[in-house]
Amino acid sequence: MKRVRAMLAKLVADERGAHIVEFGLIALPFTVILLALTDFGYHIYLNSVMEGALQRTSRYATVGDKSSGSVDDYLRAQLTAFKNANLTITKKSYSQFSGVGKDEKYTDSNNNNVYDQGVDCYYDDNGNGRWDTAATSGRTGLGGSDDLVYYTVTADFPRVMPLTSFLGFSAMDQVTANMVLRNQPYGSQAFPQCTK
Ligand SMILES: [Ca+2]
Ligand SMILES: [Ca+2]
Repeated sequence: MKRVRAMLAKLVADERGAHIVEFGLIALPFTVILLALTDFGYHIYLNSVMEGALQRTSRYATVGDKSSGSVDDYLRAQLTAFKNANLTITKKSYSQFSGVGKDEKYTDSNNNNVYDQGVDCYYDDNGNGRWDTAATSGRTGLGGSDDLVYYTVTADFPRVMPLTSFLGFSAMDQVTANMVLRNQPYGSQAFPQCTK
């Protein structure tokens, strides 16, 4: 019995290998943090690449009369860093800065603070024959002379690090960038009249 007690005491006092156990305890959380930081850094990098690509493309698009298809092709060529990404490009044009992402303007004839069809006259900025809220205002595409073009580019791409397993993150990541630029005044800009 004494011999067993002596062995147990010796075992308890033996600190050899303690560092390996301690390393085992911190290795997993340290690795997860490292993976998350790497993933976040890659996200920031791609966001920066997209911002730069959008600026170059916007300059290309607004000088001269470019077709919507050629602008898309130019932009995709700039985004070579997104090899495995699904790119979505949307362009909406507005005649004035004050209209970007806003409801089409109207004259509130009956002072009830809402647009009333047939009562209030409105400015059909996108020329579709009806009053539009912010969700549908603006014209699809590059618009015309002196118009403002609102670009939105979204890239969905697979994460570079396996954070789905460790942290339950989505297997896909997403970056979005947008910019508003004005077309060159190569012609006369058409402004809508207030109509009912
Ligand atoms: Ca009204
Ligand atoms: Ca409209």
